Amino acid sequence: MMAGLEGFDAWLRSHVDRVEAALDEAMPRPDAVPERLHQAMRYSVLGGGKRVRAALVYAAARACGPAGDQNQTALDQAACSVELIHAYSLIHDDLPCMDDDVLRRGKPTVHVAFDEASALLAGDAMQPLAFKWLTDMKIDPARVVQAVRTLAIASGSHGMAGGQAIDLDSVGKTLSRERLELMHTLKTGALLAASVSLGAIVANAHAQQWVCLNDYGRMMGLAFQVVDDILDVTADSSQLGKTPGKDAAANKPTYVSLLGLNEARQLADALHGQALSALAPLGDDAKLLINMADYILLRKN
Ligand code: GRG
Repeated sequence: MMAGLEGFDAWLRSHVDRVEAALDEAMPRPDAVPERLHQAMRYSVLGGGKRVRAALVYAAARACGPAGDQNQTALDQAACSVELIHAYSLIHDDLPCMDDDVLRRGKPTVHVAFDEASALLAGDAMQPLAFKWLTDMKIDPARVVQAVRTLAIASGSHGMAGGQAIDLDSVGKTLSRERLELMHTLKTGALLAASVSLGAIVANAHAQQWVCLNDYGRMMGLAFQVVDDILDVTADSSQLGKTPGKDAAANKPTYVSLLGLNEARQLADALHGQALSALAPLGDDAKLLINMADYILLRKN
């Protein structure tokens, strides 16, 4: 069931602004040596993106109890960390040796706006910076370690980078449904699920909350990519901010190429439904996560 999105729109806008301000503050200054590297890093991470991962951090924390009981600075640090890893992955994904894209978030990709070496280095520098920010969190050190471990697994070869490797290897091939699910679960789902986990770690989720949030994160992580596959063939290019039809043109297997548009839509609906069922024990505390699930399902870009 879809929840009303009215109050949620304002919440989302305010949290997009919140993470944007926190990122602006935390990123190295553009005039700090080496200037060009820092400018490329800031160009990539600031002023764009839906901030879905950051919003999931905040919404998952809220699902563990009233926001006033939580360490708000640590939440910002976790939200910034996951957005920084995401931005690094986009820089590398756009490079000529990967997807070779010239447009991202409605502006030239980092290797186009700067140069290839700067883009590679910016991504390289952003990755460790994200982990450094997690270690700055003033919460129980055992939970800091858990957060670092969660983000490390989600972004490495058993997560995002591993999914990208399967993706690169799959061009021109027909993947089985299991293999396609594995690819998407790793490439996109892992970081989205980690965003939910990071919110839960900072908010010190108890065992039942943890189980619900893990299930939700897994379902919505995959649903996000199914919707992405659908948008790749249906979205208006002026809204998308990136090259549409790219995956289809590159002969990459997607949920749409495997199942067709209708069945892909049904799958996205089914994953959304399972994600909401997982949240049921959390009651009203999960309202923002329910709204996030609706937003992910209904998004136009
Ligand atoms: C280790 C070389 C190396 C690379 C890292 C590149 C890479 C591994 C992984 C790529 C992962 C990737 C780019 C997945 C695509 C995920 C995806 C759907 C991106 C778009 O996310 P949105 O829609 O983007 O949230 P915005 O711009 O809104 O933040």
